[in-house]
Formats: sequence, structure tokens, C-alpha cells
Amino acid sequence: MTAINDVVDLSRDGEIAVITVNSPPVNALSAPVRDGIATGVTSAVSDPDVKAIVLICAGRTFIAGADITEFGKPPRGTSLHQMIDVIESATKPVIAAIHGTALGGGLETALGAHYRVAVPSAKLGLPEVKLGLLPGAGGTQRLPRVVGAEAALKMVTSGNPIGAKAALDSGLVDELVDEADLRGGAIAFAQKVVAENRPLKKIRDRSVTADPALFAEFRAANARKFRGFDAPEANIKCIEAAVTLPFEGGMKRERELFMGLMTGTQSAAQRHIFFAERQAARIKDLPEGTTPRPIKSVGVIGAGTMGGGISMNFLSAGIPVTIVETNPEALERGVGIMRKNYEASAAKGALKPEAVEANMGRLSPTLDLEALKDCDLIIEAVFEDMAIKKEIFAKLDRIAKPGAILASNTSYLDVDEIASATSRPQDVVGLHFFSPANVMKLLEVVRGAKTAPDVLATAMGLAKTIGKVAVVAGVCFGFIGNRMLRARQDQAQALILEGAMPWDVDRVLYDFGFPMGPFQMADLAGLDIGWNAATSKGETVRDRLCEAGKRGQKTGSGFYDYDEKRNRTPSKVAEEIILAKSAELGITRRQISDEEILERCIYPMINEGAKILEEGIAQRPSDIDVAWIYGYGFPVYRGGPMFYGDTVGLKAVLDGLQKYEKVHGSAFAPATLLARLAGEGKSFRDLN
Ligand code: 3H9
Repeated sequence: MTAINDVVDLSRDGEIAVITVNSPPVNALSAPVRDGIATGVTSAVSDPDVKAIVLICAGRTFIAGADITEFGKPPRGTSLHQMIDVIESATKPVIAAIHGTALGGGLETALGAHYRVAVPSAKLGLPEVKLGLLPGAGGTQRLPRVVGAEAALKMVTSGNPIGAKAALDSGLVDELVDEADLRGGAIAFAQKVVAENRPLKKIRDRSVTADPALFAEFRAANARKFRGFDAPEANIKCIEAAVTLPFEGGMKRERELFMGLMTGTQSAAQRHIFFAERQAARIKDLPEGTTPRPIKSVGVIGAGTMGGGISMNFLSAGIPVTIVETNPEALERGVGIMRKNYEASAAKGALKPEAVEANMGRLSPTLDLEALKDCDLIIEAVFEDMAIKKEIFAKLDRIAKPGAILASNTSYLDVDEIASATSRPQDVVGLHFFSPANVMKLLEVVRGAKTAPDVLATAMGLAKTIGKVAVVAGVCFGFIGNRMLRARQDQAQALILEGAMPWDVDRVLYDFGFPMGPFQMADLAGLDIGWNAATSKGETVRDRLCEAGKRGQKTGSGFYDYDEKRNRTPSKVAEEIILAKSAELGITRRQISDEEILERCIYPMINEGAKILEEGIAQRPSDIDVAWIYGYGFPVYRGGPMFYGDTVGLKAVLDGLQKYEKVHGSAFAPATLLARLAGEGKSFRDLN
């Protein structure tokens, strides 16, 4: 074996040269990897004893893409295009041997090869769209030439990989080889190619056609999903180019569109989130070598919407759950809803039919809290009431086995006070799931003053097991997400009393990229959350809507009126209530611009985020971004509130806050940290 450089080796197996990339963790195409592959191929081609070349990777995966950390830096070494050209124009067959994930530039590399073999568990995809990009090394031109324009459109715009079997069926992979022996299988395949004197198949020489209507139909069918994003449209244009232009023309178009995305703010935001999400899993002051506690069984208290959704996460991950309720009807209802949710997923094809019973079979419903005595983790998901929570935790302290983790799903309450009801505050942690808990990806892990390091490590590991993105938060009212949400809600309420209408505020935030505005969200959640008919004083617009029986979508009206199909129209009654309330408060209503609506909703959130950082509630600005993207639908192409603040410029945010502070007072008083960073010409990203 010859080492070409630190990350690429060249070896021989009879007449077959084997180029092995070994660049952990994911064999990304850094400059040394590109140089090494190009040199390896060139040297194998010039070796008269070599008849074919296998390109394979060591470690957990085939090449998982371009090296994202190189983006935005000056180019070094062999470019990806040059490297793929060397492979494709090799005069001896090159066979890519794929395991793990061949993604992005990795799949583009494999598409440059003349043949591809894969193990059955391999996955192949072009995920660039998820980074706000498009496959910029020929992927958009070569993929459709193999799998057809329609399948290519789906792959590049969703970014989702396909399995090896589907890749074989579509011609993307030529042969599946034994899972346990990729190298042996690839070499045997190469020998076959040589023995049969198979041609050097260059994908670039193929052509692809498509019904011209395909593209318009595809755009129309996905308009909602692609709303606000630049990358899907650029990807579609590239596939269009593949069917309308010769290969070189298509490559040129791909390059232009790639550069447009690469230099834009959306891709910068989406790449920020890629790394932020991974960064969030790291707890800064966790002692090295902290071992998580094993979690083999989970108890959930409360079979309501949250308790049911939380349970589903563990059941789906193969972890048995004991769910406890106080009355049989509520238990039966809760369990029934979980089953229905699983059945709905199976009907949509998102879940294998047999998984419904397998998942439900792991659930033990009970009315007896004592049944939790053997659980490794117990999550309380009852009503937001401190007295009730403390009573439950005192009971758990008596029931739970030593070392069990006791968690609360509280969204606002003081986790330290809850922990004080037990004799083991070190085992208590907040696990704040977001509704619907089986769907939303965020998990806020609330760290109490006494929470043990191994409890935190367990929570972070468990989040990964159940497919969540975890963000650590300290104890304060509303933690990271809801505390910032409140800053926005306060402004939304103020704006409708000053002159805007709920539908104006909703439209501005929808256009910004949120899936819905605050009033639509309130109608969806139910206006009567936290409202009490007996004690209502009709102080807020919301109180009055509730008093008028308008409690949101479930009653057919709230801020909006809803028809049977849940189409909404602005509510006249809501409008009258708002106008009356403004008059009572002596407010002369005025025209409020969209710009003001946006700034007054978003800047206080950024400011609150700065306070959260100052107080050490969040570890880093990027954690706040992750929380808002995965828990509240902040548009990922804006990178989260803190990244957005950086994009606008902290000086501009500070100026905006000061301008509104003069008129509206202390709600806009700038955080010290924000003022300091703005004064120093810095950004939040300098703190990450
Ligand atoms: C592209 O290819 C552009 C081209 O079309 C054209 C250019 C001209 N680069 O996710 P994990 C790091 S765009 C650099 O925890 P997993 C990651 O940050 C690229 N680093 O593991 C992490 O580092 P750390 C298209 C990368 O097993 C570590 O590897 N490709 C890259 O859960 C482990 O990652 C993609 O978008 C990279 N490309 O999942 C694929 N990828 O340990 C992106 C990962 O310091 N990657 N790292 O935190 C993935 O989807 C997942 O990482 C993968 C493994 C599925 C591969």
C-alpha cells in the first residue's frame, strides 16, 4: 500500500488498483482528499499493470460531500470539478464502492465514475438544497441523465437520499454487493468489467428528455413547500438546463446558479444552522468522560396531548413506556389518540404497517403511579401548576428507584423549585417538548442549579436517540424559546391596539417566513388556554373574544372566522372588539407600516435573546437560533433570530430599539450585551 498523502492510499489487488480515502469523520472532500484522489487515479491510469480502479472509503461512510468548512475560503489544490474530470476521463474503468452515505460532492464523485456498486444499507443523495445550495460539481447535470428528470427533480429539491435498492432500480447503482465485504465485492465487480471488456460509461455522454410540462407542474405542486427559499428554484432550473442544453452548457448554468446561492445570505444562514445544530449538543462545562445513565424504560405522567406525544417518541425508538393517568377515560382517550396517530402515519406510508402494533405493544397504560418504580426516566407532563407538580415530584421521590432521572415537561415553571420537592435534586431536569411532541424537533433541556452532569449527558444523548435536536437552557421564566416568544407576543398585542389588525401582523410574519403569524397561532392553539370564565375581567382582546364564545379554530371563530374546511377570513367581531378596546384606552389608531410591524415583533426577540445570553441561560447565540428554528418555525433561511440580528447588523437593531424605546418605553430598552457588541462593531457570531 502506498500513501498518496495523509488521507488517501493507493493499493493493488491483482490488476485492480484500490484508492482508499480515510479522512474522518465523514471523508468530506477537503483539498487533500481531492488532490489524493486525482493523483491516485492518474497514477493508476499510467500503471500498465492496472486494468481497473476502485474508489472506496474507510470508516463509517463513503464521501459525505464537499468540505463545508472550506466554503467561503480561498480555493486550494485540485478543484472538485478537476478531480471529477480526472475520474471521468480516465482511460481505465473507475468503480465507486459505496457504503454509509454518498452525499453531495460524494455522490457527484461517484457519478463521475464509470460504474457504482454499493452495500444494501448505503444511501445516496444530493442534500445541498438543505444548505441553501445546489449540487455544484455536475450533480444536477449527471443525475438526471441516469435516473431521469422527474426523479432527479425530487432528489435535488428534497435533498433526501434514496436507499441502495432504489438506486439499483433506477440505474444509479450498477450492482449491490455483500454488506460485510464491500472491498471484495467491488474488486470482483471490477474484475468482471475487465473480463467482459465492458465500455467506459461516461454519464456526460448520455442525454435526457422530459415533457416540458413537468417543470411547471412540479413548481406548482411544491409551491407551498418551497415558499421563501431560493435554492429549490435554482435546483429546478439546473435540471431544466440538463434537458434543454448540451452537457457543457448545463454545467455552465449550474455553475452560475451555484455561485448565486453560495454568495447569498440564505445559504450562509442554512450552513450556520447545520453547524449550530451539532454545536448545541455540546455542553461547555460538562466534565470530560461524563458517562450517561442507561435509559431502557421510560415513565410518562399524563396522557394528554403532550404526554401522548412525548411517549410516542420513545415507543418509536424501541423504548418501552409506562403511561400514567388519574382517570380511566382520560387514559383510554390518550392511548386511543396515540394509536390513531400511528395509524395515520402508516396510512400515509411514513410508517411500516406492522410498526403500529410493535410501537403500541411497548406501551403499558396504568392508573397506578407506583408502576413507575422501575423506570430509568420519568417525565411529568401534567397541567402547568406548581403545587400539582411539586406534589407529583414528592411522590416520585418516594416511588422512583435510586438513580432514576426525574424530568418535568414544564414550559415556564421553575425547575429548581420543582426539584426542591424531592430529596434528589441532582436527578431532576426539565425536558421541554414542543407540541405536537411526536413531530417537533426541538427539545429544551432545562438545567437546574443542582442537575448532575451525567443527567444532562443522558438527556442530550437521549434526544439524539429519539431524533430531537436538544438545546440546553438555564432556569428562568419561559427558558429560551417561550421567554423570547413572550417579547414578540407583547408587541403583537400592542400593535393591534395601536392601529394594525391581527391579519396585518400575521401577514408580515408569514411573509418573513414563519409558517403562520401569532394570531393564527393563537386561534389554532385555542384562545382559552390560561383563560378562566369565572375570573375573566375582559381586560384583553383575547378575554373578550373568549367571553363572546370565540375561542379559536375549535369554536369556528376567534381572531378569524373559519369555515368547515378551516379556511379563514378576518373576524368582524374581533375587529369591533379591537376598535372598542383601543377607544377605551384612549388610543388614536394610526396606520402602521409593515416595516414597523416586523421590527417591533423581531427586534425585541433579538434583544431578549441578548439578555438570555448575558444571564447565561443559553450557552451561545447559535443555540438560541437552533431553538427558534426547530421549536417555533423561524425560517431556516434566515438562520434564527440571532443570526438574523447579525444579518441586519447589530448597530441597526440597536438604533431600532432605541427609536421605539423613545415612544413605547422600557420594553425596548437595549440589553447591555447588545449595546456593547453594536458599539464594538461586533456580531453575535463573535460569541459562538
Ligand atoms: C456539497 O457537497 C457541495 C457540492 O455539491 C459542490 C461544491 C462545488 N463537511 O452529522 P454528524 C462533520 S455540500 C465538513 O454529527 P452523523 C460534522 O460537522 C455538502 N464537515 O454525523 C460533524 O463534526 P463535529 C453536501 C462535515 O453520523 C461530523 O462531521 N453534504 C460535513 O450523524 C459528524 O457529523 C452534506 O450536506 C461536511 N460535508 O451524520 C452532508 N459533514 O463532530 C452533510 C459532516 O465536529 N452531512 N461534517 O460536530 C450529513 O448529513 C451528516 O454529517 C452525515 C453523518 C449523514 C454525513
